[in-house]
Order: sequence, then C-alpha cells, then structure tokens
Amino acid sequence: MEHIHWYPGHIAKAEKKLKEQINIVDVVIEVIDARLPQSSIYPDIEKLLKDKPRLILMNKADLADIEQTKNWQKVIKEKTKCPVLATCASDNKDLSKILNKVTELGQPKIIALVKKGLLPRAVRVMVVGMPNVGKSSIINKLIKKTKAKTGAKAGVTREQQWVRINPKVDLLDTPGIIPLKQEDQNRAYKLAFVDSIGENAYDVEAVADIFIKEVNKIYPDLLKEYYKLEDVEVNLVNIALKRNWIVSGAKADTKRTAQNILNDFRLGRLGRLTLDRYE
Ligand SMILES: Nc1nc2c(ncn2[C@@H]2O[C@H](COP(=O)(O)OP(=O)(O)OP(=O)(O)O)[C@@H](O)[C@H]2O)c(=O)[nH]1
Ligand SMILES: [Mg+2]
Repeated sequence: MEHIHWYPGHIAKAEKKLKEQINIVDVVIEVIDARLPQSSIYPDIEKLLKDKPRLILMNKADLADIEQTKNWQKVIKEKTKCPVLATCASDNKDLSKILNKVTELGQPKIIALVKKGLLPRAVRVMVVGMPNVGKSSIINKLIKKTKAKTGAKAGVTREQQWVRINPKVDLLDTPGIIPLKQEDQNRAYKLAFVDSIGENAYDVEAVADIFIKEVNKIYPDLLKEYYKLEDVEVNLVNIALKRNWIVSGAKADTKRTAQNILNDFRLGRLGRLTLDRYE
C-alpha cells in the first residue's frame, strides 16, 4: 500500500507562520469539515493557542449526516470546552451566531485592556483550518456584509489586512493554514477523501479503495445502490465495468473510476455522509 507523503520543511515553515498570525489576534475561528469532525480538527492547536479562545465551526454541514453533526457538536464542545457551531458557507443564517460568539469570546480581553487604562477596541479574530475546509468561503461570508477595509495596523505584516466586520469585530483577511503532519495514515486517507490533501501526495486508486471500504462499513447499501451493482461486490473494477469506464479493449479504467467516486462524494452526490463516527 502506497503511503501518503508530507514535506517536513514546509510544515515547520507553515507552523511558524500560523504561530505569528495567532499571536496578533484575540480569538481564533477553527474551521473543520463536518464530514470528518475528528480527522479534520487540529490535534496540536491548543499548544499554539495557549489560552486564547477558539470558536469551532463544523463547516460543510450541508454535506454531512444531520444526526451525526448534532452528536459530534456536543462531543467536541465537551471535549474542547469551546463553542461549536454547524455551518454552511453558502448560507447566511449562521452569520450572526458566529459574530455573537466571537464578540463574547473576545470580551475578557477587551475588558482586561480597559482595566489597564487602554481604550476599548474591536475583537481581533482570524480563521484557521486544514486545506479545503472552507476557510476562504467563511471569510468572504463574514466580509461581504460590510466590505470596509480598515488597513494594516501597527505591528501587523503588510500583506495582511484587517477588515472591520462590525464595530466590535475586526477580521484578519488571510486564513491560517494548518499544516498536515500526522503520521497516522488512517487520518491522512480520510483527509484525502475530502480533498484536503493535494492529489500528488497519494495514489487515487488506493484512496478510493479505502473510501469504498469505509462507506460500506457505515452505510452498507449506499454504494451498491448508487452504482447499481446488484449482485456483484462493490469495488473499483465492478463500478468501472457497470459504468462502462473502459480502457484499451475491455480493461476497467480503475483510475478514472476512483476519481469519479471521490468526486461523487465530494460534491454530495452520494448523499449526506459523515465518515468519522460518533458511537
Ligand atoms: N457544500 C459546501 N461547500 C463548501 C462549503 N464551504 C466551502 N465549500 C466549497 O469547498 C471548496 C473549498 O472552499 P474554500 O473556502 O476555498 O476552502 P479553504 O479552506 O479556503 O481552502 P484552501 O485555501 O485551499 O485551504 C470550495 O469549492 C467551496 O465552494 C460549505 O459549507 N458547503
Ligand atoms: Mg482558501
């Protein structure tokens, strides 16, 4: 089995950058993928945050199993002691909830400033998360409401901009990208399912094979029915033959099939699936 590879040099650099960004904010919004509430959360984030408050967004909730999302929301909240909201980037209904939570989480910091004799100011917040979880979509959603750029503040690198969301909240317009560094291959495969890992880091057929096994475990008849496999085993070859994805004569095009299956999942065509299970 081919392993998924990381690049340690990049990881050190990415972590350093993330640390610097976190240093200048009061509150961090961590975006995770609701389909993988366990695998897409950053295991080391508490070390980076120290005691900085965090709001967790289970984004892409529109693609996840509703019941599982509710359960995970509770579990993550208890485990992390952080507020947890389920969100969908294209839906603005959760916007005020996000902003209320951020304001509330940042309040102790502002009160502390005032106690020191400083003027009260807006809560400074940034969005962090693994690749492709929806960080930019969340930032755009937050910004769209006002679009008033406040310009760079002292002590902040030039390439980063603060955007005033409302009188109480300033958002850093650049997300913090959480580097993937876990040695745990199971987790890496799951992150590959949701396109959180660059395709050149893994073998698409191996990932699709594992995807099929995982889905069969959790939703036993789903793939069989979706690909209309009736009496044959659910695997790449049988799906390829059924769909007529063939190369050179009568050979199953398993690579194309693997890509198509993952694509069907990523686009929500297989339905609302959560692939980390809360038992
Ligand atoms: N269905 C659904 N799609 C979403 C949601 N949020 C984001 N997306 C889609 O997911 C893809 C990635 O979203 P981005 O906002 O670019 O994610 P990102 O975390 O900024 O990604 P990187 O910058 O690559 O790390 C895009 O195609 C979005 O349209 C959501 O809540 N639901
Ligand atoms: Mg982005």
